[in-house]
Amino acid sequence: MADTSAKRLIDSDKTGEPAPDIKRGKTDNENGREDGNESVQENVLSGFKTSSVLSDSAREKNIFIHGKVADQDAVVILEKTPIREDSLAELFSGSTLKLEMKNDIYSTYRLQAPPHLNEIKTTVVCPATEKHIKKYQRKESFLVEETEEDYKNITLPHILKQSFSVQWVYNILEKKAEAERIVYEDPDPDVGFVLLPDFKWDQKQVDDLYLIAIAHQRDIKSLRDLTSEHVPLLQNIFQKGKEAILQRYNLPASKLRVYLHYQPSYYHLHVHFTKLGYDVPGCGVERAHLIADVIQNLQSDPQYYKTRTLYFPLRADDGLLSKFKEAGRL
Ligand code: M7G
Repeated sequence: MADTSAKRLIDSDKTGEPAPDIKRGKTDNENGREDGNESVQENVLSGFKTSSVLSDSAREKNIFIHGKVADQDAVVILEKTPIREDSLAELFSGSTLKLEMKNDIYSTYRLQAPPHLNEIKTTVVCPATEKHIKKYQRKESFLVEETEEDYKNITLPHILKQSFSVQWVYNILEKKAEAERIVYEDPDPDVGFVLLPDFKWDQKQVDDLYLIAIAHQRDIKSLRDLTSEHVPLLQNIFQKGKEAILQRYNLPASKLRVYLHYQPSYYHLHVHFTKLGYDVPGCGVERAHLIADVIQNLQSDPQYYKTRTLYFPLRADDGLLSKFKEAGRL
C-alpha cells in the first residue's frame, strides 16, 4: 500500500496503542451511553441462535444473519477484512502452513494466521426491527419515478410513519455515543456538522475509507427538503470535510466520492465520503447524488429538489413500493 496515510493508520496500530482516531473495543448501549474502554468485551453473541441467513457473498466474504440474542431479534453481519500490507511479514513468519496439493511448480496451502491477524468485522443490530431484517435481505429492486406530487402524497406520509429511528444520529450529535471516533466537528447550529467513520469502515486501511458527515440541523430529512438556503451548509460540509480527510488520512479531494443518498435509510441530513474506486453499495447513479452537483443544482434553481422528478430504487418488500403500486404509479 503506497499511501502514506494508510501507513500512518497501520503504524499506530502496530505499536499496540490504537491511535486516537482508530480506538476500538468501545461499545455504546442502546441509549448511547459508552460502556468502558476495554478492548475485549463480553461475548454478547455466545448464545446467538441463527434463524436465517438473510444474504451472503463468497466474493465479498460476508454474511448477514437474522437470529436471536437472549430472545431479542438481532441482525449480525460478519465480514472478512482486507489483508494489510503492513501485516505481511508477521503473517508469513507467525502462521502455520498446511499443504493442500503440490503439482510441478504449483502448490496450494491453508495458512493459519495468528488470531489477531484473522479477525472478522462484526456488526450487531439488537434489538432489530422487522425493517432492519428486510434491509439486509437480498431482494429484487425496482426503479421508482417520484414527482413533486408523489413525494407529498405518497413518500412523505410513508416516511413520517415508517422510517428508522435516528436516535443513533442524535447520540452522535450529543456526544452520547462514538464521541471518541469523531474526526472533525464544526459546532455551528446552522452550517455545522460532525464527521466520523461510518460503521461500515474498520479504519484499518484507507482503501475502503468511508466517513459520514451528519448535519447539526435536525429538520432536514433528505435531499427533497434542500433549497438554496442550505447551500452554505452543503458547501461547509463539502469543504471542511475534504480538508479534515486530507489532514487525517492524507487523501486529497480528487480521491473522494462525496454524495447524498436518495432515498436514504435515515431521514436526518448526512453526507457520505467514500474513497473513489471503492465500489461500495449505494454509490450507483440510481441512488447517489454528488454533493457538488447538488450544490450547483440548488444555485441554479433554489427549488430544484422540491420540484424535480427524482428516481430511486426500492426493494420488492419495501412498504413504500407497495404505496407507489397502490397509487398506480408503478
Ligand atoms: P443512509 O444513506 O441513510 O442509508 O446512510 P444506508 O445505510 O442504506 O446507506 C446512513 C449511513 O450511516 C450508512 O452508511 C450506515 O452504514 C451508517 N450508519 C448507520 N448506523 C446505524 C450507524 C451508527 O450507529 N454509527 C455510524 N458511525 N454509522 C452508522
